[in-house]
Amino acid sequence: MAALWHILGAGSLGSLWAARLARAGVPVRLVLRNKARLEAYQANGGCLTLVENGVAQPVFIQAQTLDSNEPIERLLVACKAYDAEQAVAQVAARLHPDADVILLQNGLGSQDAVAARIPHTRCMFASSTEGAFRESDWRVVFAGHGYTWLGDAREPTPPALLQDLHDSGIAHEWTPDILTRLWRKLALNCAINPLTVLHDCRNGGLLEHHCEVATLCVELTDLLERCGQPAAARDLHTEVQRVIQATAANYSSMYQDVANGRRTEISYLLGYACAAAIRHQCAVPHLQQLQVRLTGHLASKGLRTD
Ligand code: NAD
Ligand code: KPL
Repeated sequence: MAALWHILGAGSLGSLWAARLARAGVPVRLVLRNKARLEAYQANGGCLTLVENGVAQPVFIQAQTLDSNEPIERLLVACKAYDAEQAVAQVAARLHPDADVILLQNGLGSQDAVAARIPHTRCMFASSTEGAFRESDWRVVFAGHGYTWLGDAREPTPPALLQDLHDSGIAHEWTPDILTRLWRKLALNCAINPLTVLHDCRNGGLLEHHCEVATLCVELTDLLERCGQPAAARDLHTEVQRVIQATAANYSSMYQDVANGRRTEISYLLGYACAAAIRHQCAVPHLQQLQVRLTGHLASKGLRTD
């Protein structure tokens, strides 16, 4: 009998994972915030719709609330970074002693906070380049094929659950260097996303601000090295330029959050980088100035700055 997956956070990525696992025959439960969300899901027929390559497919998945008493063996945490710790705390008592937890959050900081809440449970970190968005409630569009790297900095043995990802066609790779991946992505996000918000432009618009981007990359490279992440620092500026070119027509995720009046994950990206710089006594004046400008901009829009 295959082990059951619980998906905490039935948003864009959580729904994308849940739908692919369920349609491959893996047993899945959605863990919803409260009775009202569960009723709304049931009123929708108890199914998610996955839109892939323009084709919409309904996928029937059982759901429950946080306070169900069903034990959890495999947990995918697919909340935003700022919600992950509290969400996991709400299901901590349900975790089986040998449970595996995957943390799918962007940035850094939330993973350690979650792991500290459940010190006896194996927590794996993930970094994904897949893209998904919710077209409406319970309907998710698989917008960008990519890859998900998973790893456990404390225990390099791959977990058995990878077989379910393989069977579900979830493109993934187990890596012993997940922290390198997460730091590298954080650095890319710090060099690109805030500037797209402040200059009100697509990623390609940063080609007109290449000096500003280059200056940030010098500081980020120094910071990564000081934080013991030399592999994440290697050729960072070249990679940032490559990503800007390759995604020139796109709006960054932070740009989209701000444009839609949503809270950003700033504390887990630029905020995390600036805090790490203080801890390591690493001078990053332009990153700090960027944080001041960005928080000022968010405040002026009535958005949270944490
Ligand atoms: P989302 O906002 O679409 O989904 C998060 C879901 O978590 C929401 O449905 C929310 O209601 C739910 N949630 C929050 N707290 C909860 C709680 N206590 N109990 C139950 N549910 C709760 O977010 P997303 O876009 O799927 O992003 C999730 C993470 O993945 C983020 O860190 C994001 O940066 C990262 N990521 C997203 C994408 C993408 O394309 N969407 C790509 C790469 C990385
Ligand atoms: O990950 C990104 C994002 O928009 O969050 C990219 C495309 C790398 C830009 O930083």
